[in-house]
Amino acid sequence: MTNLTERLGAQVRTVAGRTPENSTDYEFWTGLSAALIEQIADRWEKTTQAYAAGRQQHYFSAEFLMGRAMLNNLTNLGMVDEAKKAVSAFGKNLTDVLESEHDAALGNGGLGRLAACFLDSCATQDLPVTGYGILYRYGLFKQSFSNGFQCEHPDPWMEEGYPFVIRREEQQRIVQFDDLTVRAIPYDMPITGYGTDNVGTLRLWKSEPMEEFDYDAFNSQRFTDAIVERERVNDLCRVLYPNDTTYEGKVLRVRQQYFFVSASLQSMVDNFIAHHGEDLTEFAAYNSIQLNDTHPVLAIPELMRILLDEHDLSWEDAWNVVTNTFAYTNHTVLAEALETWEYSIFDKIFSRVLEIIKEIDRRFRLELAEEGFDQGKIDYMAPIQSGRIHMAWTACYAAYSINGVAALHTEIIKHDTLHDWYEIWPEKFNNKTNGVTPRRWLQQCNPRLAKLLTRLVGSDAWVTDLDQLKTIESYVSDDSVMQELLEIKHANKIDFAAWIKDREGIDISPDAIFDVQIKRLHEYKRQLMNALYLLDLYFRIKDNPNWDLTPRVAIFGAKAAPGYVRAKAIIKLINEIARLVNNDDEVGDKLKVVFVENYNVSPAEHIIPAADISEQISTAGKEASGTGNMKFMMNGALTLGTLDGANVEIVEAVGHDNAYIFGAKVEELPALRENYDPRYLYETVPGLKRTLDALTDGTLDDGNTGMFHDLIRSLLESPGYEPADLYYVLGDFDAYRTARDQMAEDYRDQLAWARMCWINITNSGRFSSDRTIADYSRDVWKLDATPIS
Ligand code: 7GP
Repeated sequence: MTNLTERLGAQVRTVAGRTPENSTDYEFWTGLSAALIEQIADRWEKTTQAYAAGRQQHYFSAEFLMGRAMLNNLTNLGMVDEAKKAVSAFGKNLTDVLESEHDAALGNGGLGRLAACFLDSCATQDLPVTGYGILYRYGLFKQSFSNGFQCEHPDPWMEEGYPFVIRREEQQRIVQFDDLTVRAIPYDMPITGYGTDNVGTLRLWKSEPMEEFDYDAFNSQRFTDAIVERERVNDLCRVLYPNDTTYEGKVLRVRQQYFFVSASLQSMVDNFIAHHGEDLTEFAAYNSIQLNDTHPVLAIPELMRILLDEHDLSWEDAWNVVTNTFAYTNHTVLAEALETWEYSIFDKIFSRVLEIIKEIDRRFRLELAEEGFDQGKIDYMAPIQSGRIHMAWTACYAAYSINGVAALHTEIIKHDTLHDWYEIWPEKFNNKTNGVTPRRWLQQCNPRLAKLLTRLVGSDAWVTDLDQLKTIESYVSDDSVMQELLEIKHANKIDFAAWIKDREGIDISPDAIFDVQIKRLHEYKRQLMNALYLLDLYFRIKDNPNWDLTPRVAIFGAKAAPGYVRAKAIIKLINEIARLVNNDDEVGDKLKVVFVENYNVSPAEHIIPAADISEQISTAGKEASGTGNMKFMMNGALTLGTLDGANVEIVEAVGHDNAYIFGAKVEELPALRENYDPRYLYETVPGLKRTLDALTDGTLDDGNTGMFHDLIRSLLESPGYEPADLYYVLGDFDAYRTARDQMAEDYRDQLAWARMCWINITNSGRFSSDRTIADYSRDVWKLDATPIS
């Protein structure tokens, strides 16, 4: 191949139709993407063929929160320096070109980003794994603030073209609904791995009308009918549902789910036949499917349908295949997230699938009755109950493996959420603690730290074997290395301050503590508790203007589901606190509050390397795992957190001396709740009354919406159906304040602080998604690495 500069010049001319010198950054991005695809095309094909012939794993997920692709691909292929040179040969700058890329935000939060990290680890480990999802035309909404209120805008992320997905016209499938027939066209995204020739695949399906246009309708003057039909099909993949716990637009949502699992299964079955013949009873020997929560659970009855109706298997044979094919991951214990669908929806759009679910339900009831279970229990556990279909229950019955995403979470699903299933089938249950890819979340987003780690380890082996960092833990007592670590953090903070200035127009000092909470806005994640701390801190500063406190910058990033009124109130509250604090000269640099608009994968890559404190403050028992906590740790931020989700394992890894843990534990909460009186705390915890009163006494302004009154009510009054302060915000407030104040004090001793950061970085090995994927691969998927060279 000719050199990259020449190829890039040609590609840019092709996409821009003018000389590179006069082309935009975005045209350069497009041209560079095309050059990259050219580079990997042959090995991608080779990998696909190698995987197709052996045992494969299929990751079904309604969400893949991929973020940007270019830097990741360049890094994996070892082409960053070459790309820099090629771009600068035309007077451009690679950073600007990279920044012009849109985020592929085809996910809401943790669950979708986990899927993306997993694909990266599978590719890096040469594992025959393919992801399957939906090519949403609009990803997660874009967020802006108007007078501090969240506004949502569409995100047409690929409208200008997106070279990293390739349309595979010839591999289309037909998906049949009772009232609609659509074509499913696969768009394949190459997934490069680090230091390997293998290139994996993410297959995203797009729905299209059977005929591009109904000419008969058109010709008979029914032009609008023709358009309406077309739009009904396009609607299917139009938008990602912007809610990570509950779902609206039910029929459309169910259609999306069925659409992508049906198309995916069809292509898997066809591949099986092409390689292994017509005897589908062997299907599970070559294929296993991981269900990323319940969104793809319709794959269970759909595979039954394909085996029964299209390949004439007996029920017993088909069920045997199905129960050896599916594994199910649970990602949350929040009751509102356990999907159930009205019977009538299924009846309307795929009655045959419903018939199969009814038969699964009948057999389930029979099986349990024969084993002597009482009727009450059977009714509760059955896939169909009072006119609704329980997706999680169906998954638990059919799957050969059921896992939670952190040790504590798996214990909770075993003994609480899914305990009836655990009692019957304990052997199905296992834990797979989440992880994050160290390529994107350390090597790429924090090049300064990556360089230091490479120098000390003696090679970049840590990039694919993060446990190697343990070997350099002992530099913790080397003051010059600790000094270097501090300088790296400081340089990252300067970069971040410039980024924030550019984006939000606010000045922050890199000498302040950067204290960060970035995640979806949810009451259980308790951004409200963080906000109350800041308000209380503000009053403490006002009380004592000469207070010599370590300057702080509190940084937030969060989207609220558009219909989640209280979450939106919390956003408005934080923005109000920012307005109050940032405009008070008496406060000055002592405290700044920054809410980063439109938080997404790319902003996270700027924020995390600059963070000092990682806020992981969910009510114990509510956060299944968390993955942001791991990214912060890897980048040398200290966890301020509750014993929840994977925080528990982070503390286990670094020791209590190197994390700040506070608040009620899961096992303590039931007893604490018995006599819980938030109003008493409001009256007695120093500072709490004036802080809460500030929400409604005119200090802060909710634009006459009554939102802030509602927040106060949610903390102090019970609406009847749930206790007051369900998430124990006031209960943990004082302990939180003490821990956070202590951190700020401890920050003054910079060397001691650096040592704690170092222990976190060098003990983050087990939170690499490479470890998680190795565990899935060995224990659940039974896969062999399949390197193509
Ligand atoms: C999230 C969990 O809230 C988070 O704790 C976990 O780290 C992440 O999954 C990955 O396992 N859940 C979701 O994002 C979600 O949408 C509803 O859950 C099904």
